[in-house]
Amino acid sequence: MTPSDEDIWHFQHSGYYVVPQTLPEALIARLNAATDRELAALREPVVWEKGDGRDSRDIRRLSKILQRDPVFMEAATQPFLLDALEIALGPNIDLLTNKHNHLMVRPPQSGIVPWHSGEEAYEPTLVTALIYLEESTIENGCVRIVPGSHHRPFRQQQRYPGGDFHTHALYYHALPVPMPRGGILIFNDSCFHGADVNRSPHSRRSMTLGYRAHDAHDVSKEDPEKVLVRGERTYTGHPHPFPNLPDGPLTDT
Ligand SMILES: O=C(O)CCC(=O)C(=O)O
Repeated sequence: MTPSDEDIWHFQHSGYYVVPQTLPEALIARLNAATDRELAALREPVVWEKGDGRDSRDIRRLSKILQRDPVFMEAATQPFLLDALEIALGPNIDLLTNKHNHLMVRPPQSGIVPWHSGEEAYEPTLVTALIYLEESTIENGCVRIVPGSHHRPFRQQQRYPGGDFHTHALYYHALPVPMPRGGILIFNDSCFHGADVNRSPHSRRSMTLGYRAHDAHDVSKEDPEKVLVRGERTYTGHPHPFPNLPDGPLTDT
């Protein structure tokens, strides 16, 4: 479903958008099967939950998820996801392998994700996509987003310590965003967000991916950490020497 003008307005104003379509069930099953294999193998790099436990139930996050199994890239490049990303990033889209690129496993009792903004508000737009392999609810600690916080007109600490998660002002500014299994949430990565404790008896798995416009001036055209997933490698700077036309120089706009 192509995003409507209202969807675009909502994303630009609030900073997030719940994609209406969900992943096909067969793909969700393959994503979970690949995740089970990675967890059973205790394959690094991983981030552990707090504490000394070091078995598969203690894995909080599988890092470098795109390098682990092609099924994760298949999810990251679903056409309906890329259609939604065009809202914010235009037609030429890079998927980053050196930002996010992980799968939050969030086992039972998994601790909070402290309030943070992935990017500064003045930075070029980076869009985060959370792709849900399992349903995300208030009980299992769904992500909470502060709508509109990507518009803040002041510098603010980018990452807060976790200790006062439930008493921090951002807790009262944020909206919980429950998501269905197979759902995709995209948001401007400079929005403040965090996630609560998983108080359910099950894991709450989601992939976290970062996308940027390939057109941006600071993007290196052949950066091995970026995978062009839609469109083309455009150049929007001023070439030097500046080309002349037979009937005079181009206007320098
Ligand atoms: O869903 C979560 O637990 C947190 C997602 C998030 O903020 C991240 O992966 O950076």
